[in-house]
Amino acid sequence: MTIDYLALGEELEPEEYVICEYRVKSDLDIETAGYRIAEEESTGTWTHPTTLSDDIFSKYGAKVVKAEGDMVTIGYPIVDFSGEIGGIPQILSIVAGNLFGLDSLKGVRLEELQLPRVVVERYPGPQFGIEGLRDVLDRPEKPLVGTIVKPKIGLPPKEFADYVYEAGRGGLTNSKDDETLVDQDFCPLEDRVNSVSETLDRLEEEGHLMIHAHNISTSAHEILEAADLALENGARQLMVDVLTVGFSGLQALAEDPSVDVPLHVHRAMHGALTRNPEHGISMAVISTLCRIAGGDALHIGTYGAGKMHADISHELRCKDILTQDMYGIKKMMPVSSGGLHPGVIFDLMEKSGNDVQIQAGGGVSGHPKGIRAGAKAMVQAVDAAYQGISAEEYAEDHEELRLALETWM
Ligand code: RUB
Repeated sequence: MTIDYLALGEELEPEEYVICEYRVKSDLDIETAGYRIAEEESTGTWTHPTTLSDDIFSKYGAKVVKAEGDMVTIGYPIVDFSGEIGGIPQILSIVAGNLFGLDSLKGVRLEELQLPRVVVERYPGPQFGIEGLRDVLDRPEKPLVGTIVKPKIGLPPKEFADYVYEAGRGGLTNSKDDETLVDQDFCPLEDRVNSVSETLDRLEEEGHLMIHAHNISTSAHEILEAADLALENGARQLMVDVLTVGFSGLQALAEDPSVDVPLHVHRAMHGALTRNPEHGISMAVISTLCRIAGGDALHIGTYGAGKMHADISHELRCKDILTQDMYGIKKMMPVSSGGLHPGVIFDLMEKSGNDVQIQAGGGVSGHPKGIRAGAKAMVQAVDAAYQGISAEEYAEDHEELRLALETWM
């Protein structure tokens, strides 16, 4: 048997391979470029190792099954991912490892990651997902509407909780810590969770259900302890910055039996991986990994409506990945956030549909009449779009929305 990683045209059995699509930029022809990746990431190296037998190659070697234009499709046999330990770090070390540094490739981007059932079943998947979040909030159909407490850092626990109270009185279903706030001296996690929990209880007594995601992003050896601290103090939801913490941190939380609240997943730092169209890892791949790791809601972008760089087709793809069938695991709630305000909600919801958590930080706290009015304006904008009514028309008899549109449009 000759060792050849090219198996162009071969139909791979999806239950037996982890299948990846890569976009490649190289002076090599696309078949050779694909060959280099398959070789590097499975049984090969830059030269032919004398220890590589035909038997090893045939069992563990990756296969390049498609190489067209600037795209290659490579299948890695599932045995390459076997074993009790390894997890998502091991998946990534194979499908997204050394290949990014190969000198023969000027750029390479992992666009899609298709996992077989046997791999997906090793992971917890979402505990709550879209349905669970809707149940917790008793909000069966409309989008969830939230805020991020602003400024990102600086508010002490009492003022922080006052913000949440005002947001709740304005009708928001969700609020959250920002990605940079964890346990700083001016707003320690324990005090913040305590104050916010009291506030959420008070809102509930007043007839309004709301949850707040507390950011517990920290080092691996501390994250379960941080979760316990937050839960002991009444946290109704936890948040992790999945890329700075690592997918394993998210999975550790999802698998811990004491973590019985939804997990909100922020993607801070993703732009370093996802933004370059010729190099990196797509948000679609990150979405797949967050869903299997057990996140309940994930930031996927605003379809061009907000402040962050967007590629609408990629964001739509992420929405599909979070909500399409994946071997029976729960659907994850797509979160749209970043530079949103009531004036852009109609356009956003045309793309997102109703299964979305819409969040505005500045678009609530920057309202000229304050947080409660800002929250009301967001709720009104979502209600309008839900009914297919433009924000301008709805604003004719909704004062807070009218003021928001005057301010930001
Ligand atoms: C929101 C904000 C978030 C973004 C990040 O604040 O800055 O961290 O959601 O972007 P504001 P993404 O509403 O004031 O802009 O959600 O795309 O990861």
